[in-house]
Amino acid sequence: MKLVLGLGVTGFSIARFLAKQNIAFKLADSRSQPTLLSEFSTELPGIKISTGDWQPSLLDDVDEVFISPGIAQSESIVIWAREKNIEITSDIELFSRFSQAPIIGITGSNGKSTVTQLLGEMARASGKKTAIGGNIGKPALDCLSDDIELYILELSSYQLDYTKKLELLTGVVLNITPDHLDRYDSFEHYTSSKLSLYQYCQNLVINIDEPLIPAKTLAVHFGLDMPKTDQNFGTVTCHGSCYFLKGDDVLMGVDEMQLIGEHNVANILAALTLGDQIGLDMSAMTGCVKTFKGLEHRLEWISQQQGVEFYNDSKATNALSTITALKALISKHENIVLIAGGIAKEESHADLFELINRDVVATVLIGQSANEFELGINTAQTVHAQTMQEAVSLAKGMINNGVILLSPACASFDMFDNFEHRGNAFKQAVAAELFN
Ligand code: UMA
Ligand code: ADP
Repeated sequence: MKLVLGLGVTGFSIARFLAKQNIAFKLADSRSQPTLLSEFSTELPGIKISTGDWQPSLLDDVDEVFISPGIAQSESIVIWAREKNIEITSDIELFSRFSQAPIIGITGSNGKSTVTQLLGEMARASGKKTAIGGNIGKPALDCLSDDIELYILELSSYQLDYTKKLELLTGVVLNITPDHLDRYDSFEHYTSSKLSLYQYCQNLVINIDEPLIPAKTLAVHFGLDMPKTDQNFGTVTCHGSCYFLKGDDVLMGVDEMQLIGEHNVANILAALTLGDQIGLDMSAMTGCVKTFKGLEHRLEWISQQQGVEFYNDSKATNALSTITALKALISKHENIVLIAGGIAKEESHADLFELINRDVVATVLIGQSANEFELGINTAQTVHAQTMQEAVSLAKGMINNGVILLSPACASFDMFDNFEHRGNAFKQAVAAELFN
């Protein structure tokens, strides 16, 4: 008997898959009323579902546990299963056991979804039937299909932690900065979780600008500087213009990309390097870079109202991603009002506060971290808002031209269901301002 832990989208994908394979299983969730409970009962009638505090008896007759990534290794059910030597497996490992097509794995602290989506578009433009999934939102098992020729998976450290076997054609760790430190004893532990991706890769792509990622001789490298060999990717600035390069070959101008910011230059280099390594068509890839507008909620341009531009960067859930968004906009705009706050991660905010204090004209603070953030922020105006609508209204009253940026540097769960909900609330508030 298998035990599936977690009644979220991952648990659903595992349950559906096991049911299709006629493998006996039961389900459990430590919440008493998981949101998807009724969907599970309707779609999987006759399957035993236990909810509420984990009980040791859940493991009776169980030979393997399939676990959702949100369930921490410190949870008692995980500890009991390990004590009983019961195998604990991620949905990603289960997916890999059944996948018939090559898989590319993408992890890192920031940029995973952008690179996963862009590479997916490049592969499709090169004529490959491609599925993208994993941490980006669609569980890997929901992507399994006989006609798929290439899988591109965004992998979180949580998923990697419960994975012992995985076959990747190639993969990349984009960057490593502190994140999710509530789930790890130390930053070193989080780093090794991210780097574990490379042990599953037949071919490797390495970001040479990221000091925590060890350079490997058999890898193809990318970085913001001039590439040192023909296979590597980078950029060069010549007569004031910057170009993407493979070795000495100029691929396209950096100003031809739709995305903004140096971080996106790195993301594009990562996608080009992975795509080239698996033989995608270079002109199809550069064509995608020229049209790719990025994903919703990632430095997403919303609208312009009377000289003020609105950007939604709700996906920025840690300090570095907000620093990155600010840096991308500071070079182009003098007046920036930042809306930030929520549930702060266990990380240093010193660099973020320094940048805000130097380059942001006003700040609107929301959520649980508002008081803590206010201690570090001393922009000309720093105000608090209780709702997103109030935050946008206050921000709008602070400038006549420039940018209003939602980039919270925090998780959203104190005020919203998730980052999408928060970003949509921002967009609705911006639209409502138009009529005020
Ligand atoms: N649960 C328990 N006990 C616990 C924790 C959770 O029973 O101690 C239950 C919850 O009650 C809930 C279920 O587990 O019913 C939720 O499972 P989950 O948290 O693993 O979430 P899923 O809905 O399965 O979504 C997961 C990823 N979520 C997390 O890793 C937290 C999604 O990434 C991913 O898109 C999806 O699988 C498909 O692969 C989200 C995320 O926030 C976007 N990821 C983190 C990030 O990007 O920073 C890692
Ligand atoms: P992830 O899937 O890793 O969370 P996303 O592509 O969804 O990454 O981007 C999340 C946020 O991280 C964006 O709001 C953006 O500001 C920031 N970001 C994106 N790429 C990078 C990068 N390469 N380095 C640093 N920050 C980045």
